Amino acid sequence: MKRSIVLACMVAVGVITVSANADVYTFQPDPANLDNLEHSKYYAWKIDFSLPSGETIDSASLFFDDIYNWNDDDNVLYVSLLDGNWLWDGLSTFSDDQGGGDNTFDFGGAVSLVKYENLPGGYDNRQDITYIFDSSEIGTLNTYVLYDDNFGIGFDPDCHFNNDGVTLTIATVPVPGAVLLGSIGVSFSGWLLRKRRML
Ligand SMILES: [Ca+2]
Ligand SMILES: [Ca+2]
Ligand SMILES: [Ca+2]
Ligand SMILES: [Ca+2]
Repeated sequence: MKRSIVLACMVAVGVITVSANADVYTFQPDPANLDNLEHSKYYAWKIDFSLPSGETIDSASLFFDDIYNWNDDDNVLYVSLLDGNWLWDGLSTFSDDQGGGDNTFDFGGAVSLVKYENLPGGYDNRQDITYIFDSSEIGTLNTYVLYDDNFGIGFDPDCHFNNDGVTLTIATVPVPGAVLLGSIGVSFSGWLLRKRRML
């Protein structure tokens, strides 16, 4: 009975350690505003990232600072997650003549993150937008990073979006199973030590 209480305490401590141990990384493309996301272009942004040993990506978000369409026309902004394995380093730009739907699907492993439709036009209507990756997208991101230490974000503006910069934020935490096993291991060896002393 006592042993199970000790074990439960150790596990609880392990879980608290997970949230306290999150490491946060931020990335910006160069230029940070992707040349104001020109409508006749689409973009691939490759990010090199090595997961620290025993850690996993727990959350990710993409922030657009003061973004607005250049006029009041209908518009769409596609954003996707890319594998990254054969992308050029940094930011690459391609032409789509403002057509073709989401051209970021030309790149390997593209997974649609979000499609913004009809963002308001004009500087007075600028806004800060944060896209938060869902759990499935976090899983894909971990897979892409684990494979070869890189991934990418694709942007296809099918209009022209002025903005003050894009920032990607990633948080990593110790792999939950590893922490739990570690806690159980510490707890078990403590119990073994106590038992030996008693013998
Ligand atoms: Ca802002
Ligand atoms: Ca397009
Ligand atoms: Ca990759
Ligand atoms: Ca485009």
